[in-house]
Amino acid sequence: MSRLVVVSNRVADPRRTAAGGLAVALADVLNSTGGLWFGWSGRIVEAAAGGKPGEGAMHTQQAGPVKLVTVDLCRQDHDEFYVGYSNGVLWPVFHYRLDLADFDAGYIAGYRRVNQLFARKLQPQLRPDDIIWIHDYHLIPLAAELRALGCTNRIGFFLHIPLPPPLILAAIPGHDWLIRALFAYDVVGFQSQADHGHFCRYIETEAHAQNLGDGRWRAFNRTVHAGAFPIGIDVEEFNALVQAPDGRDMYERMQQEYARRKLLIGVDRLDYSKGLPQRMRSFRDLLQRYPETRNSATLIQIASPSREDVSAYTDILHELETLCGSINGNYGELEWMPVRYIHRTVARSRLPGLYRASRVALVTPLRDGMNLVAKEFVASQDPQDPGVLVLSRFAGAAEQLTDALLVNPYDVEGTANAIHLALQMPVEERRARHQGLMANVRDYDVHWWCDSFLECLEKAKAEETGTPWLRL
Ligand code: ADQ
Repeated sequence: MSRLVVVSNRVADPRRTAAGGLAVALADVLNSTGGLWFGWSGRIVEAAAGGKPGEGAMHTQQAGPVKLVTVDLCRQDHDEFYVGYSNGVLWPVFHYRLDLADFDAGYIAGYRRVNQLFARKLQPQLRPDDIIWIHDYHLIPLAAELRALGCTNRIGFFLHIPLPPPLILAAIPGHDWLIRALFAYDVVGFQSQADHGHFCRYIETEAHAQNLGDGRWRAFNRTVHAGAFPIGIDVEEFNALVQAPDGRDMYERMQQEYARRKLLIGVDRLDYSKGLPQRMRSFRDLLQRYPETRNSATLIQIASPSREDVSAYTDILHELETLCGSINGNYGELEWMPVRYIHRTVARSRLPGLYRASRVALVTPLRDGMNLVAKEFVASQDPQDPGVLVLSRFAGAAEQLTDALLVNPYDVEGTANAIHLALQMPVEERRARHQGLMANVRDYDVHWWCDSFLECLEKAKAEETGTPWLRL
């Protein structure tokens, strides 16, 4: 197999499994092909220290057989590319939150500048038969910038977040430019059929793309293959973590502490897409309308700090703190607090034990590309006495995990009813549902995701060789 070159905003050492996520997913294939992983170093260079827009020092490090190459960003590039355009425009709009998008025209120049910088730094590192896999919304125009420098390698793109319907996408000034940039790729992958459907509708109606069948589309003088490749988890890794000392210790301590009560768990990044205030309101409604749950159910909500330099994030933090405080104030008793809210990241090694000790998981985002917490919870359960997954129909995972209790998180009362059902569910039904969920989580694990995407990219014929890329 050709060498794999992975590009993502952040780079992790694939030898450290504690890194989780993409690092675990890609470790096998990066290691076996002696791959290269390229991205931002995480370093911001102030102007006073010589940081200049469109420039950045490059660092190279060897992690076993894998080469890690990273680039620094100057303050202005970081603020415009990362905070401004990626997280201030693309993240909210792609999560259907036009009200939170900051369409400041200046940001797009920074977004483009950093993609050009990445292309300039990456291009000399490439070998002719490398396969390039670019990840996520920060780097949509990267393939187009590489093509403009003469790169003819096969390039794939995977979007980890949702793609909204055409009319929402069309609210972004320059949306046509963004989507046209996707045609510089050979394969474009989405998390769900819904997202893939939005892409097809957009390119048919707005770009008049020609449907060549078999997932292939022709527009802008190029052919692209588009499809849904729902990301999964490493089930073996989770099994091992459940049995490891940290996992067992966590499980036993939680079992002891909550022997008389049922534990509900929420694990999220503190982000407005995760529906945390709505979840708290549903839990409050549960306590109010089902008095038997008082003193018998405890919700542990772990919300890891995220992008605290963006004001929408501080707003959500305050709203959540106020809600948790008022629930505990109104319903708490000397020996029982309904909500334990923890504003920290929990070590990955402890999560499986916590999931396994919980009777119910609340995974109720307002919109989510996939949501891996839902799959991690399922994989951590004891099949003889499994917990119940309450899952938002707006998470990408809901397309696959149909044996969960699917809810509409905007419907406070309906979600509270589902939580009540979950708390009371007899063991036979819990087992049957878990069996269905587990089969899906196992069949469509992270290795399936990686293999099926790369297989599609390998197959993508070099139909475009010789066709000049029309500059953006
Ligand atoms: P995220 O929005 O970060 O990722 P998610 O899939 O829920 O969302 O979580 C990714 C990982 O972070 C999981 O392994 C989870 O265990 C961990 N995590 C989350 N909160 C944590 C916490 N408080 N403490 C410790 N660990 C925590 C984006 C998209 C998702 C998509 C993923 C992968 O937004 O929709 O599922 O990428 O493609």
